Amino acid sequence: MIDRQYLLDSKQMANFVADGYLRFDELVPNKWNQAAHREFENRTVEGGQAGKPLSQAWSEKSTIRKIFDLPEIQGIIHSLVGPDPLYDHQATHIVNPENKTGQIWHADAIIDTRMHFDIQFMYFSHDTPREMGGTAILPGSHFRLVSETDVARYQNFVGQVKTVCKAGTVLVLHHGMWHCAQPNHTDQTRYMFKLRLNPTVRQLRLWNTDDLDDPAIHGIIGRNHRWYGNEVRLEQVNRIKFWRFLVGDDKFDHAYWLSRLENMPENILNVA
Ligand SMILES: O=C(O)CCC(=O)C(=O)O
Ligand SMILES: [Fe+2]
Repeated sequence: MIDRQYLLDSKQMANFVADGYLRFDELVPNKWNQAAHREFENRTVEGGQAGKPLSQAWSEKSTIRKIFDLPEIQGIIHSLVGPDPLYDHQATHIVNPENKTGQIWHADAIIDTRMHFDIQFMYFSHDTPREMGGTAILPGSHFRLVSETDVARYQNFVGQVKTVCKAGTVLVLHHGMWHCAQPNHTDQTRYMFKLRLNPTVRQLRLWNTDDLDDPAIHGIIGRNHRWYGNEVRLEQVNRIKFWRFLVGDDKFDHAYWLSRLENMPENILNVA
């Protein structure tokens, strides 16, 4: 049973809806960061089987298991994909020392039109300064439905974020987020462990909803990341639809953006 104190709150969920990700700095204790780093270096990380319950993914002695069993991470998982998600895949992403090229911008899957969503964790086991890379992500890109490297022709975006962070930092992303690995200008190998999970329950009010009526949620949903110009209005509509889906309220609106589009009166005026 999940400990309620570790669930996300509604403002965090609204930030996930607007930005497509949440970041938790130095969440994992250093003893696990060091143990995970050793497993990455020695290539001894255990894996799991796609489509099987996450609970069956790793043995009890696996450091990755200990990390994903942390109550804070369990709370994040429960809030976004529910209690018994499926393991999709994992990868230990390596950028070799002095690797001067970055990855091309991409999303990790094919065009995926579901409102239901998978999550992708990115776990950084060691300090990741700017010169070491740190995955670049584009906040607010998760509703732009692209197939894998279809966005590779882009180089830089207004508002892109390079994940410069301390050891133990964890990001959790909507599966649609655009991202890419960065060059590593240091003499150390850069590791980032990624884990994708699929929900097995309807993603409806799975977090701590005590603050669901907080007016700050509207400001968050209306956020402008700027790289999409005037299309911020389209993004606001995407977010309103997503928030409706998450809270089960098909009347929710922000600044009348969606209600206006839904106004299609059928009453015929009787002019007799
Ligand atoms: O290594 C990274 O920072 C990102 C890697 C990645 O996203 C990928 O290969 O799909
Ligand atoms: Fe990727």
